[in-house]
Amino acid sequence: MADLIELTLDHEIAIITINNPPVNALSPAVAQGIAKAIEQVTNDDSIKAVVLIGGGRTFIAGADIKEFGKITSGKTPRGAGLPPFLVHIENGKPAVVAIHGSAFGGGLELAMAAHYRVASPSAQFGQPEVKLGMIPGAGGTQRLPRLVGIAKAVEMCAEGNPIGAQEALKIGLIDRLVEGDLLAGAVQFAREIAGKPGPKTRDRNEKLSSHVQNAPLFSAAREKARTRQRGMRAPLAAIDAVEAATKFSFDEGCRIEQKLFQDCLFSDQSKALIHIFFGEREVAKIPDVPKETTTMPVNSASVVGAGTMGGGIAMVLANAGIPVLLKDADQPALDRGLATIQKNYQNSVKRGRFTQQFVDERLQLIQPTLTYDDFGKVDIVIEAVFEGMALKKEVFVQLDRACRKGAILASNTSTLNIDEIASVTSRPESVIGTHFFSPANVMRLLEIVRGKETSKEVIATCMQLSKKLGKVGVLVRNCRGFVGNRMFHHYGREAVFLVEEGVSPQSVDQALYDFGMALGPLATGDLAGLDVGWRIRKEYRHLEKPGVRQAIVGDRLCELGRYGQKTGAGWYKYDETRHAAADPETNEMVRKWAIDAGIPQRDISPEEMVERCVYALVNEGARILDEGIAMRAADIDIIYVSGYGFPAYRGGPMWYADSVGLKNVYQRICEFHAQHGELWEPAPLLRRLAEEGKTFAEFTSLQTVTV
Ligand code: 3H9
Repeated sequence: MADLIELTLDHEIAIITINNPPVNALSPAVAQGIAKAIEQVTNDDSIKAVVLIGGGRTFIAGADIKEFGKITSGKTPRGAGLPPFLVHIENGKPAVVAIHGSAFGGGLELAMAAHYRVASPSAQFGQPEVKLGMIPGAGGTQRLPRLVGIAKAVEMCAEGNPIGAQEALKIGLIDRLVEGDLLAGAVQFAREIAGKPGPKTRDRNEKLSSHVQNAPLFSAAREKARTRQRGMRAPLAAIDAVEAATKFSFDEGCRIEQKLFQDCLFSDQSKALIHIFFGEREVAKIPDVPKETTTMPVNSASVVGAGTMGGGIAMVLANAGIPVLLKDADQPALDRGLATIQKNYQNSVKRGRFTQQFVDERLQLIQPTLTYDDFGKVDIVIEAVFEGMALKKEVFVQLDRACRKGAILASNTSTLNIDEIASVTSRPESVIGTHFFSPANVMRLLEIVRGKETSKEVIATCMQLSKKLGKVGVLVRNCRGFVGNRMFHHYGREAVFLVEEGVSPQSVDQALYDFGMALGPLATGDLAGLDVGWRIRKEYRHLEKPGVRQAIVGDRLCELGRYGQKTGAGWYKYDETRHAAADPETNEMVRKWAIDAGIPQRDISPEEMVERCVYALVNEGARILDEGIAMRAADIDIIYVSGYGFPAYRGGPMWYADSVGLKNVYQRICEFHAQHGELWEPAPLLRRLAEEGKTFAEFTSLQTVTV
């Protein structure tokens, strides 16, 4: 294995190579290694310039994110960090940084502290720290505006999105593009500048302009951050830090940046976002389905059902370049489905998301059909018909007949028993749940449900497919509603109970929106269609326990044909652009139903509304974890953040409960239990962890997962 840091010579040019796979994270050891190599370069008079380059697939993807947890938990003492080390590079011999892959976070900060930057055409540059709830902490907010100007620096630091090499060259972030051999190009560049004093970014003030001139730009950026990154603190801190570059000297600006960086680093938001970063990667790791598990090629697909979900899934497959047969039972249904797909694609062109050419190519990949005739040729079928066991079974009998052996038979069911569906086929090992979220072409989550007999190859293939489709695949076990909807049932139930107890739907939604949810629970119901839950409730009515409170007003709305957005009325009323407005008539009607049913009416605070809804998620999440339906608390968190609009900066429901303290959550749930009865019985795992002073994050159900 190569040394972490290698120092080699090409005549008068020193080459420092960083070898810290997989992404050359700038760990303390890497920084120390580079500092040592720079010192050697400084002490060797024969060396006239230095090239810094990343070994492997990338330059430096940032500071080592694992280190932050050690610092905030007190395991590692807070040192001076990277800034002094970067000053060392800045004050040293002319340094050229050669970039391929990603120069992110601390990686870009290091590159900007050097005197010159050259890059491969495919390289990416960014300050993504805000996505981890922090800001650049090694001079990035002070050096970036000096190279690219205030507007671009604010955008990059506050939004965290990367830019490509062409743009980086255009705006002055890099000095040259190198086609072909990057190292050779960088050494050539280094020869051209060798021996001459290199420009220091800290001295380049010409792009800063005055604070007064920049004032409108900063206020517009703050306004944008408040709406687009609602509830997040880091984007505003990043803007403050860049603004400091226009008001103070470089060194004073760095001091301000450092203070803001430390505040963000120690914030709950940053801890939550780091949890989400690692959680998104953790979900791909399945103990009994190791990386080496054989996968099957997925080069063609069929979707059964051209409704909202089926059409969306067909688009997702087509967007990934996979040809799709889209089947429905009759021509009008198929025509409606195709028209919706076309409309959705046209909207994407209008919004600039796709080009017309891309859309034309995708539409070519979607072939409508009314029969199963060509299903024998495809690698995977995804069934997306109405949610009803009898219908699903009928479809799977047909699929078993029509599809070749080895093809994957997937169901997009959101609640139904995947083993029961598999039981009507001769190949339950090929049957799996692939639960997409609406709108399927937008939402990132793919809940993958393994049945008792689903083969490991089928699981591994679906996990791999989720990546290809641009989704976060999370594997769960079979139960009613799986992880996401099983928990959501409790969340939605409490939202409706609150309405029945006298709170308007708008107040419930506002409280949860202010907590950070993308949409309130009742508005979410209207969006998904209230009839979906109604149909499920009817399917499972025989399981309801007598004497246990059931929500009444949701069903009543459905009985009146008020299914939500699609019928123009639900909890809200909608105009033709689907704009929601409070409906006093509905509110009054619902209130009357509740009073007639004898439900006591009272004032309820927004805090209690949030606790009722969010702790209902947590309590059921604890059961799910205990039963091994989800492998890890982080899996549940990723499901909620990527599929249900839970604010990432709160880390998902289980992480949020940990941050409130399980003892506090447990106590509150006990109070709700005493007040509202059986539905609030505390989950045994929650009680146990609360009593032991532990967290969900510490708990792992891996040992209890039967493989
Ligand atoms: C920062 O720099 C602060 C500074 O201002 C300094 C302040 C003083 N650290 O994503 P992948 C791991 S903050 C540690 O699957 P890809 C990742 O967990 C940092 N580990 O690959 C995974 O591990 P595993 C700012 C990291 O090709 C493996 O590498 N930088 C780091 O799909 C492969 O990752 C960022 O926020 C890291 N920095 O994507 C960049 N990065 O295999 C974060 C990755 O065990 N990183 N790992 O699961 C990324 O955006 C993507 O990883 C990247 C590669 C695009 C680079």
